[in-house]
Amino acid sequence: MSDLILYSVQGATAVITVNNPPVNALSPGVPEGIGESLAKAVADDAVNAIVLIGGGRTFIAGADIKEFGKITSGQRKGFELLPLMRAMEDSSKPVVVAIHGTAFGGGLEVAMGGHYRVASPSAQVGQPEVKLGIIPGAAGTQRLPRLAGVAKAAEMCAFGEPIKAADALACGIVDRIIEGDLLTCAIAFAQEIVASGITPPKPRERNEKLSEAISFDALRAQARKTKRGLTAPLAAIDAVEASTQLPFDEGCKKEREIFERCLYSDQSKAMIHAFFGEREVAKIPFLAKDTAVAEIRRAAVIGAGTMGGGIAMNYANAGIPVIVKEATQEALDRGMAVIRKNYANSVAKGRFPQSVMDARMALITPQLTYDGFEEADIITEAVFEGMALKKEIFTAIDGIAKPTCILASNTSTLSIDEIAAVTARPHMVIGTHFFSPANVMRLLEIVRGAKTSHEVIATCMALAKKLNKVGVLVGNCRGFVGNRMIHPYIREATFLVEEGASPEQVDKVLYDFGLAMGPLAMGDLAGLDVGWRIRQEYRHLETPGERHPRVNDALCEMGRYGQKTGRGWYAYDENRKSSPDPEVAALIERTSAELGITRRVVSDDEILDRTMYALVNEGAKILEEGFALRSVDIDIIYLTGYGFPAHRGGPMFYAGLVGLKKVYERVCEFHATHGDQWAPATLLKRLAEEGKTFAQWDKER
Ligand code: 3H9
Repeated sequence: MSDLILYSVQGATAVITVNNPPVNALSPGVPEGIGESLAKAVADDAVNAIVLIGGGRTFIAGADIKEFGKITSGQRKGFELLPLMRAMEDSSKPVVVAIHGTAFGGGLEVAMGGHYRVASPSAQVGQPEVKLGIIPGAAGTQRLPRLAGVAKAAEMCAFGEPIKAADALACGIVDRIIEGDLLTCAIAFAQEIVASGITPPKPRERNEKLSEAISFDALRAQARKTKRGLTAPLAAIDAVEASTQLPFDEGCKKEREIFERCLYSDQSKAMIHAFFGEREVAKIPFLAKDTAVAEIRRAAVIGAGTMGGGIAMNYANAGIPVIVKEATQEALDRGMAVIRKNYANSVAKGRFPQSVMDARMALITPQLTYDGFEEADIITEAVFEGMALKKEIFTAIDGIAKPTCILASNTSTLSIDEIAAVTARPHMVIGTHFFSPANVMRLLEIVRGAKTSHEVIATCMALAKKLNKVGVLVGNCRGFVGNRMIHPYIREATFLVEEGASPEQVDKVLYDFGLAMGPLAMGDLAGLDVGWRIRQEYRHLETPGERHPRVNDALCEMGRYGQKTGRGWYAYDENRKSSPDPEVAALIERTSAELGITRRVVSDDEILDRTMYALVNEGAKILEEGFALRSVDIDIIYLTGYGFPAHRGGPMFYAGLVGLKKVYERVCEFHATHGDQWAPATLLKRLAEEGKTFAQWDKER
């Protein structure tokens, strides 16, 4: 037997321990090893009960997700777990599964093959497969309704959220919570069963909860609304419904068919790419493993506006005391009021109790001076986007901060090197670009300047994790990665409007594609004046004769800055509900005429291709210039910071699904029609010619 499974006999109980760190995934050899150990225990006359447990920090966290790609690419056959669970159920000796950490996906499915389950108080169980674009594929949709009831099972399989041990006990997934040592108590539990003489129940035969009344249609409606565009939640509901209509074995067959369909879907490939991508971005190839990471014990933030306030909340949420400095009492009071309101909303929604809010507020010190800045381990500047002001602030804090203090800027476009140059410590200067709202969005772009030290990079990557963010390291180019790419995306969206599309049409195409909102609605949310100011700052860099969007500037000239002024691309009512505005339609028509453009019917396909491929082409240029480490980094930036749908895998992965050859040809068409702004990236051209994807390029480097 391999080392993946350990077998021992304690008294009369056989103990089977899964030993596949870090999360005891069901990698090749694990199910086989459990099966062999089970057979050994059943055959051993000195054994009267069996305990299955996970070694290390968790029970089985699921199937080995790395294997799915091998199955869909034909490198290996699919795996079959059903015989293992059947053997567990059919064992003449009681099988008790002891759960700690997370019994997720295939892990919970294996656990449900046991006659009984006991769990540590902190354990969690769940069927999160839908988050990978698949459904449970080892009878989870058939056994879970039999243990937990149909409604609970349908909800768990459709939405993928885990439940805690106490909830699992209440609904019947778990039979006992163990407060003491899990293994000792699981063995004692198994011996209690033996002593009682009870015939252990087989979960697959426990049909009493299957008649529970539930509206599958209502659940489908909820899934369509809250999981827009995703196929797996609906597929999971179909499979759970089958448990109420078919005998167990037939239900398993149905589940298998649906599972296979999902596994081979583009959605699943994209979501698995996103799962591993989120973990991949934390790995910085050029950082040595022993790079020193400084502890951040105290922080300071300059600016209590939307960004500064949100950043301060992040520090407080992580238990780090933070000073917030503003220039005027009025701005400081306004900023603190917003922070308080945000926390109060969370308390009202039951996310955490008032005591947590009070503790977090107590960690935030509002002030007008630099007092206490000398003790900070990191100072984050989050003021207005203007180079002169940033330089003034960095000069000031360089004179106050201790030598080991990291000086971070939250700039979204300005050069970190130019900012660092005004200090005597450019190696300590870095960009930490939070996304609005900073207390909600998971992305943190960590911008490395030419002189930023490895220790500062490693510390900021670790800090991102501590702040519960996904930190992605990027290079110092204009707009860094996310905003550099958003620029041509918005440009094309605006051009399309000037050429004949309506703002509603453009936004609807991208919303239907799966984005949280279309590009123009996003502009209204972020504030159109932000881009307007940036365009003014960089006007001197524009190539003479090059076409630039006009309508967005014209909107700003009319004071239409977006939601904050109640008017932007759309008109907003007091509840921020948008509606088309005839004034905007007239402005667009007027602008098209002024530009000499004859308005035409623009197809939805053109809208999607021009906006998406603008992102992809710019992303490819960023890669060839080395401002992102890998294409997956770009994908994760878009998935966690720009509302890009997980089931598309990010812009670079999406391009791979379309086929880079097709994307390249379309980019060439746009180049011929619209000019040099569409010059194809060399990398895109090369990969298209070689028949490769960006994901393959990542692996080959
Ligand atoms: C399934 O079970 C289908 C079934 O129905 C059967 C069908 C036949 N496989 O997240 P972490 C790696 S589908 C392979 O940083 P944490 C992860 O990549 C599966 N690898 O730790 C990382 O590697 P690295 C259903 C996995 O403590 C390392 O482990 N299950 C898997 O923050 C540590 O991970 C799920 O969807 C896996 N299943 O969180 C659970 N899981 O160090 C997915 C993790 O090289 N996993 N890795 O970057 C999770 O939700 C979290 O990893 C978990 C631990 C909560 C378990």
